This record gives sequence, C-alpha cells and structure tokens, in this order.
Amino acid sequence: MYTLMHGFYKYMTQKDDYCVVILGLDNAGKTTYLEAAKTTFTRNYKGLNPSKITTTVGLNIGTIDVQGVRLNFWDLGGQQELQSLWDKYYQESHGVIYVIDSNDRERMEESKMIFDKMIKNELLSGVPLLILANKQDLPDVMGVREIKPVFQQAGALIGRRDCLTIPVSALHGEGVDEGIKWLVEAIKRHAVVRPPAGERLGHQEKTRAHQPSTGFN
Ligand code: G3D
Repeated sequence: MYTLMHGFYKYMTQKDDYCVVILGLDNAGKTTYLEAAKTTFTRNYKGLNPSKITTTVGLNIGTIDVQGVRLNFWDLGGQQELQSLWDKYYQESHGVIYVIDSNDRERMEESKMIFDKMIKNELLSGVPLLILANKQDLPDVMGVREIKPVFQQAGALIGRRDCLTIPVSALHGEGVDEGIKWLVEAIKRHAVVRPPAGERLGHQEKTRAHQPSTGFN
C-alpha cells in the first residue's frame, strides 16, 4: 500500500525536466544571471554575494522550479578555449539563454561572431532563444534597440523559433522573472519537437542526460 501511495505521490508531484544552456562571452554576466534566477524563483535561497561570483571557468549548474516544470541550467564558460565544448550540450538543450554585456562595445562583434556560430549549429535548430542585453543598470550602455539589429543579422538562422531580446540587469535581478517565464512557455510549446529530458531518454538515462560527457571534468 505504501509503495502504491508513494508511487502515486511521486507521479502527482513529478515535474517535467528541461535543460537550458546559458552562453555568452566571459564576463557577460552568465553566472550572475544564474544566481539571480535562483534567487528569484527559489524560496529561501539567499544567493551568493556578487563579490564572490567569479567568471565562469568550466561549468556552473543550477536548478529552479517554475510554472510546473523544472529547469536545469548549464552555465558554460565563455573563454575562447571553452567555447569548443559548448556543442556537447546542444543536443540535450531545450532552451538557450545568450547573455550580452551591453557595456562592452569593443567585444560586441566578437560576441556576435560566437552567437552566429552557435545559432548555425543544427543541434539547436528550432530551440527557443532568449537574448539578454545585460548590465542595463550601468550608464550609457547599448540598449535593446541598438543590440537587437546586430544579432538579428543572423535572422535566417534564428528562423521561426521563439526568440526574445530583453534588457536585464542580472546584478539587480531586473528582467529575470519576465525572461524565465517567457522561456518556460516557449520551451513547453516546443516540447512536441523536443520533449522533456525523461520522456526523450527514459528515466534511467535521465540522470546521464543531465551530465553530458564534456572536457570540463
Ligand atoms: P560570466 O559568468 O559571464 O563570466 P559573471 O560573468 O557573472 O562572472 O560577471 C562578470 C562581471 O560582470 C562581474 O563583475 C559581475 O558582477 C558583473 N555583472 C554581471 N551582471 C551585471 C549587471 O547586470 N550589472 C553590472 N553592473 N554588472 C554585472 P566583477 O567586477 O566581479 O568582475
């Protein structure tokens, strides 16, 4: 009886699992954004002190429950030598968050180049894309109106997938709630093509799916 009840409880409380890669150049604010997402959506999560957050070297992971689903984030290092490892995660990704440092005009072209390379990858075809113009709390940064046309030069590659570009300040948590909620809805719509992790692979393989074999270890 206990097993039956336990099984029923598990069935009722089980959430669909989706994986989201957070990409962008080093220093764009990926880890700060992940912390802000965890703080926004996890009750009692206090978050790391921003001064303790260092640029992503390798991989940071994080999980949040939102709108009835579980999102597993992979925040991948943006340094040149680590970019070649990004595509190991693409096949298992249900959504992409691309973070741009709106204050760094000098590296905007470099950011666009790696964005184009990422978006060209067949493994991400049709996958919902959230583009974040980060660091909007700083003065004289590039706004969405300036950034959007730069990244939309890849319009044909972005294609008809769900795509949203919004201004955020990961440091102050502004725009985090809106972006994540939009992404969840887009991922759910796309689930017909790319179902939740467990459904795609069967439960036994689910755990493995959350840890693609990479060179980060
Ligand atoms: P990364 O993970 O993409 O490499 P980080 O980037 O999250 O480590 O952030 C890099 C630096 O940018 C950090 O500053 C962090 O505080 C800052 N940063 C991130 N998001 C914002 C933002 O929205 N506004 C402002 N003003 N700064 C932000 P340090 O000084 O620690 O290097």
